[in-house]
Amino acid sequence: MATNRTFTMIKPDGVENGHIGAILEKITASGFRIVAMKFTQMTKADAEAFYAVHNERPFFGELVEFMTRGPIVAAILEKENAVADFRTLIGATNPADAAEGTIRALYATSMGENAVHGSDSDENAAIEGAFHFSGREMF
Ligand code: RTP
Ligand code: MG
Repeated sequence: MATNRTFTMIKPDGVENGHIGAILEKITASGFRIVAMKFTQMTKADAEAFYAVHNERPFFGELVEFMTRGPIVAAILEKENAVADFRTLIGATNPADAAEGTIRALYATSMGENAVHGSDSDENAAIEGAFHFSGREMF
């Protein structure tokens, strides 16, 4: 299987609740190599652009409010089958449905405040990584 990349964020709730270290430990212990990483905060314009695919959804305003209320950890990760394997590692969007031991089962508090983001395709991983990082910040 090909080595490829995915993009993740530890969302504001994960940071506020003190889970940065535990989440990064789980990610690296699962075989993901960190290609890029930063501690940053999204502006309203950033979050609206990043989640533009959801802009017609009823939860869009709440999502933008949530994603901008505090800092996030953004990272690009590399592994064989990175996108699919990372989605497995984080678990279902709603923590009530997330498999035992997944990051969302352990650290998410609700459907909206679910601790981590994971890209849903190779194409979106590239777009989302480039949204947060320049070429000089990728290793
Ligand atoms: P993500 O993009 O953040 O990795 O999450 P996902 O693929 O599992 O879920 P997606 O459908 O892409 O939704 C993006 C984020 O919007 C929030 N959400 N809230 N209140 C709600 O019904 C609702 N539904 C989605 C979550 O923060 C979700 O991760
Ligand atoms: Mg998504």
